Amino acid sequence: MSLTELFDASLKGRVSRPALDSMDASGVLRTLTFGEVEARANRMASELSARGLKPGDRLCVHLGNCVEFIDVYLACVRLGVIMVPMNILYKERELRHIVGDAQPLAVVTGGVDAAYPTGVAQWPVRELEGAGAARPQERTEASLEGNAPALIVYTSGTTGVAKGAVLSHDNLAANGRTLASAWRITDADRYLAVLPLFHVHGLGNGLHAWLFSGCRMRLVERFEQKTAAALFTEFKPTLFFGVPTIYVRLLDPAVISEADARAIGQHARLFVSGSAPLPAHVHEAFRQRFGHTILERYGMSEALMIISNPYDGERRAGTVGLPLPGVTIRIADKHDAPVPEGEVGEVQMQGPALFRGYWQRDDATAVAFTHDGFFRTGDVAVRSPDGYVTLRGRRGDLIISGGFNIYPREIEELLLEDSRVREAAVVGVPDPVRGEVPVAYIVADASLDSAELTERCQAQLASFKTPRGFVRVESLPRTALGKVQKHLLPKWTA
Ligand code: MLC
Repeated sequence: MSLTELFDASLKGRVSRPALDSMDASGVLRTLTFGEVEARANRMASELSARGLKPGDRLCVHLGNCVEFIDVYLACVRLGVIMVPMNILYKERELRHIVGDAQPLAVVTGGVDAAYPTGVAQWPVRELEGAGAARPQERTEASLEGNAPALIVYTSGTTGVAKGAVLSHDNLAANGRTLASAWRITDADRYLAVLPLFHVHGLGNGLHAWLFSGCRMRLVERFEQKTAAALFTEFKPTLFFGVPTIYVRLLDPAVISEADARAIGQHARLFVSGSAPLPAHVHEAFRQRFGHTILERYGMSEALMIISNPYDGERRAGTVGLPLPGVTIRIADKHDAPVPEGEVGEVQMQGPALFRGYWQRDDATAVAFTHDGFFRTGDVAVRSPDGYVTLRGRRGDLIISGGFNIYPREIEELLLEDSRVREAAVVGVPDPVRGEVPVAYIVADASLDSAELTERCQAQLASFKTPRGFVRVESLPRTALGKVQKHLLPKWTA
């Protein structure tokens, strides 16, 4: 079944209900009903179709959170066009790779500065809106099977080259329905959406939970500490999805006072955390201050949500909980055989939201799956006798900062492009707010200073990837085979 059919089913009877609150360009808060959301999607679909988009075509979208992002997504879903969301913080170097790989018909932009690879059309979203508004109110839609691709989400691998995880209508439908049911999301909820819509946490979970439940959503451009208190006290959300960095910020008394925290907790029903490990002390501090036990869950772009603490049962701090309904997991050794209970191994899984592969990368897809069809998450975990899963680390090199994934190899490659840098190794170091931040160890000419390297990274990479520090070393510790032993690098001190 296509997502359109599912969205239609949930829309029925809710056409005039408030659906979406957001700030317009002039800073005025406006509310759209589900009927208006639907009408906007229809107009956008008819405009995109008039511009030649057909089922299976890709459309890259480089927008921050805004209502137009939703219009474009719903229009793509309707037309069978595959949307390729791109992180708004990405710079030309990162965008060039995605556009080159996905081969979209065009990139939808906010209409500002970003430089895209030449040869691809840029469609400023305001032009699409303007042209769409002039179109007759009619519905354009393709007849689609559930296995039709809906999204390509780029996620880097240890190679440093981002691969596109292809998610189908069925994958997104399964994930949305599972979450709505597991987390008891209904149309009585008020969901505060602060997470970026270009990643699966905000899009696959947030947006779909909203559409499947028919609840009311307040969409903000991004989470900012200075506006957080006002946002929570005005909108009174019952439902909130965040990354650990956001929960750390909400606990700051300068961001939300104790009285406000108590009042926010009284209106709220559920706080969910994911995309990075939630420290147990944050879990406990939040419970004391807001009176809510955060529900931590675990997922990935390739598989959407995999494991979640229970809504009703014990939400155990430091664990990600139990497999979601329909998901099978095993904790496996390096031969893909289940480890004995209580031992550490890789999380491997199967489930209805699991993708079928990477965009035009059969080689990478083959490596990602075991011979019996389980997906190798690359995350290492242990399972308790009562089934709770605790993540113990990652097999790869991945750094997670503020919930954004960073692949050291990508930064190392950029640094090595400067001929004065002879060797480079990037590692994640602990950070109390962002979880981890990248730090670079380099073997380089004395003439090269860190400011120059920082500037180079800032110009070419998303802000969160710029190393917090550069440490000069005489040589990198390596194995006899030449592999860098990152764990032997000298300890970093800020
Ligand atoms: C940061 N910036 C953003 C932004 N986040 N701009 C637009 N949209 C966003 N979402 C910009 C800031 O404006 C600033 O720009 C620069 O980035 C650095 O900002 P910052 O203030 O240092 O950022 P900070 O406040 O620390 O942001 C923290 C954060 C953000 C937690 C709000 O990192 C964030 O939104 N993280 C969520 C990531 C996420 O959704 N991950 C899910 C991946 S899916 P300037 O110009 O002022 O420097 C996944 C699977 C799963 O992992 O299971 O969920």
